[in-house]
Amino acid sequence: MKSGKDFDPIETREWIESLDDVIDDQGTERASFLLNELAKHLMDKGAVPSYNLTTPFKNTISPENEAMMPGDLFMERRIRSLIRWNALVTVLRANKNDDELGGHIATFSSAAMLYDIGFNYFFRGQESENDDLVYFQGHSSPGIYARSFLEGRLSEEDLDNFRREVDKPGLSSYPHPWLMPDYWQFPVVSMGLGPISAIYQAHVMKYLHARGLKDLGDRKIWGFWGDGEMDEPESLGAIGLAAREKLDNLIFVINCNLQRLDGPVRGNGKVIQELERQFRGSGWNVIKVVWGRLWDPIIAKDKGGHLQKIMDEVVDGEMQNFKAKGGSYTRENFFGKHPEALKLVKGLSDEEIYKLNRGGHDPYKVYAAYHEAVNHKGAPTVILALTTKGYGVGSREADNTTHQVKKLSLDNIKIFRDRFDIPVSDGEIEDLPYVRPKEDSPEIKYLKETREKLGGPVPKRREHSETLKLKNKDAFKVLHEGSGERKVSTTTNCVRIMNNLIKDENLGERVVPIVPDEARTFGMEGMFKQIGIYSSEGQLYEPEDADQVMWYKESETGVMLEEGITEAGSFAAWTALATSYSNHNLTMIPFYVFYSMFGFQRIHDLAWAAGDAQAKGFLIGATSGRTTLNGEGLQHQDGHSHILSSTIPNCKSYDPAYGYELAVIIEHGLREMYKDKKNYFYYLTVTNERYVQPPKPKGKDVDSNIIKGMHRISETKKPQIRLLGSGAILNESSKAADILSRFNIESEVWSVTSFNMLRKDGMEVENENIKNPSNKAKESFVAESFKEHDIPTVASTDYMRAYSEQIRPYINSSYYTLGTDGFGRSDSRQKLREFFEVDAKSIVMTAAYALHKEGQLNKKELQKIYKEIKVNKNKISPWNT
Ligand SMILES: Cc1ncc(C[n+]2csc(CCOP(=O)(O)OP(=O)(O)O)c2C)c(N)n1
Ligand SMILES: [Mg+2]
Repeated sequence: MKSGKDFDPIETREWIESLDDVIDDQGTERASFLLNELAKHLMDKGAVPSYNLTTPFKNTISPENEAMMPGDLFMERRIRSLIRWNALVTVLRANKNDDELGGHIATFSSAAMLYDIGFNYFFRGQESENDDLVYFQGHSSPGIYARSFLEGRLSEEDLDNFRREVDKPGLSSYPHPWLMPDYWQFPVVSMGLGPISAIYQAHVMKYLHARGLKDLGDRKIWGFWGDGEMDEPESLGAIGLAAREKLDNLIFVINCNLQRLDGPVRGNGKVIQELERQFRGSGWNVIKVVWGRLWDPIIAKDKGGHLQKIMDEVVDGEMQNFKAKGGSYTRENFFGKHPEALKLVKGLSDEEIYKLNRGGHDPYKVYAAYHEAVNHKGAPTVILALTTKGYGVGSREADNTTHQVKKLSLDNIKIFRDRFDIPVSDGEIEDLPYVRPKEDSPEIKYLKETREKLGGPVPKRREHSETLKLKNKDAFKVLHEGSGERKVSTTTNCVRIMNNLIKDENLGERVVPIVPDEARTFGMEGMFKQIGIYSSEGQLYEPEDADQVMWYKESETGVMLEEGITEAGSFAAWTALATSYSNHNLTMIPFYVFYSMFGFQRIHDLAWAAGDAQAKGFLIGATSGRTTLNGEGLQHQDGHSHILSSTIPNCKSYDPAYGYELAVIIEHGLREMYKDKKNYFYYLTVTNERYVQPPKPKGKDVDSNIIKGMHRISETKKPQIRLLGSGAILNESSKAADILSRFNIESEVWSVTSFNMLRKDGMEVENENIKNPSNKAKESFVAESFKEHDIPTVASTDYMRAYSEQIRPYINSSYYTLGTDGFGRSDSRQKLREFFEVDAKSIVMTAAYALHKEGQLNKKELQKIYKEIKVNKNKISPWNT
């Protein structure tokens, strides 16, 4: 039989009637069970049932199963209309003059109902025991501000400062906690980051609960996203995890207005159906909210299924026309596809056809969906709500350019006013007045009481956090002492620090190591057994290595987050923990350890958002350094993560060479972030090269200099050349100093822990000097440190020259930088360092040249050195090969 062709409709009818009997007698669950059994049986007979993850294009919840919305429909409509109006005029006023501040009208217009039902019945504020976390779609911010205005949280002046943030703290364009720290919690406007972040937020919430650190209660995470946004790989990339981890604390609401910025999301298809398949296939509870209640009686009459067939077949591009081109067009081109369907709307005027509402604009339908979502157990829920982009803005509704609308014609503004019954007269309308009923009006009272019942305003960000202090003062001491004769890598040192911190009585339980399937690479496998790997299922099998000391222990109360091969996911988990101090009032200390090459380069946008969210914690870029990670080749060898990290204003990054430096930096970071409550996060690179770790030098400024960015590790009375080195390359600088001494050239060697920090200091000082020319000029830390000896300086790092170039303006003597510009490649460390010219001999060559340029070595002396160290004049620059 050809699939889909029904050659015996009578028999089909009998089967359906039998199923109906089962549903009537025993319910839908039994019916579904029987169908599954039949499907299994069919498979036993050798046929694969053509299961379809897509249901017909209609509401998942049938009218008789809808939970009733308990509130005052008319009152809520009045309030919602005022929110719509104030959102509209906020944007229009910002664009009234030539400032071109931008803003969006169409996104919120389509989403107003989706938010309103949440605000009126579901979103719980921070005064509630179980406060929810709500991720708002970035471009809908004007609507969220408009509600806060009605709630009395924002003033007219605040709304007038929408997108004006320089002179005073105005309202940011999109959700930006950095700029509105008591308001927005989640920066989401870079499409796709919100969905993945919300999933890991829900995952981390379950983790904190499982460890007994924070009771989950029935708290929910609500994520509002656009249908266009779902094309981002990050949006759907983690939905499998959400289902696998049974994140029933997570609800996605996808505003399916069928349009994105340029045009339709799936003009030739059906985005709701496509998303249904993807989410259901991953194991989510999917609720489609397609049609509003005005459709119910029409659909009920569609006994022959002709209308449903049209609904199932119509593509989104055409759906857009039905809103853009009105009722008569819809009658002809939609219902007109079948005479039986046309009959169903015979009694309706064109206007009534146009007003047949979409599910996402129907309060009853949206309420019913949310009600089911919050009560669903065992899986996350996604609500796919059909809406109209630019809902209510007259001729700009559902037009292809509606996303960009910032200004509207007077006619369109009047249409909007009339449609939503806004009390603004023709005489006033050109002034675009905000409208807020009096404080004692029924509207404001209703609005405020509703929010009070739900635990206060949303969104709201907690700024304070608990203080965490280290109990064991000796946690770092062991690294201050050095490794004696033993050769140890800074990665091993770092793991040791984490282990010691985990044991700390005060803050140990807050420390969370996170890895993307690389624990063994970094020598962290000892932690598997010691602290366990978090698994919501516990461990349902006996691990293969159960008889080993370091066996793979998974446990419900495991501490370590082993997220698998997902840098984006691991980073999102890190951010959730790094902002837990605010979102959960519980300060956590996450350490995310990863291949440094697959860090910022891979997930920079998430890291930027973490900066916006005021994350606090440690990022550990392990196996760093383009020549230090030797055998792995060019995709693995990182020579630029410090440049990338330096672009994030509140990220402090360090490339320490020695264990004691690492210890000093981590200890300082802990103090700064968790005791002094500064909102920074730290990026530290560690390497897998093993060498003798010296003890920390004596001296009162050593610690503070390490933090500022450099300290001197060897000196002579009359140095002629200054060698700066960082990370593992510091050893090459030290070796170069030895070689130079053979030529009777004395050097001093500095360990630069952070060129980024040195640049920040220099920039700050220079800026101050420029602005205050009459004051005595201040000196940068670099200039001050180097002024004792005016000698040439050669800096060598395992990063591109741009990294060490940053301090050139603050160095008064001649300055040469050596780095690893160009693609990496596999070979021994020595070979690679020769290739990139960051080995001791290249440093000697550069130092000798610098001295020659200063007139301290004549040509002959220079040639002699070159000859002895075998300089290859014909070598091609590494960035050219
Ligand atoms: C990563 C990223 N790429 C591009 C944009 C620019 N952008 C802003 S809104 C938008 C369209 C959004 O469409 P959709 O997700 O459907 O939301 P809607 O406004 O329709 O609700 C685009 C492309 C962005 N904000 N982030
Ligand atoms: Mg859209």
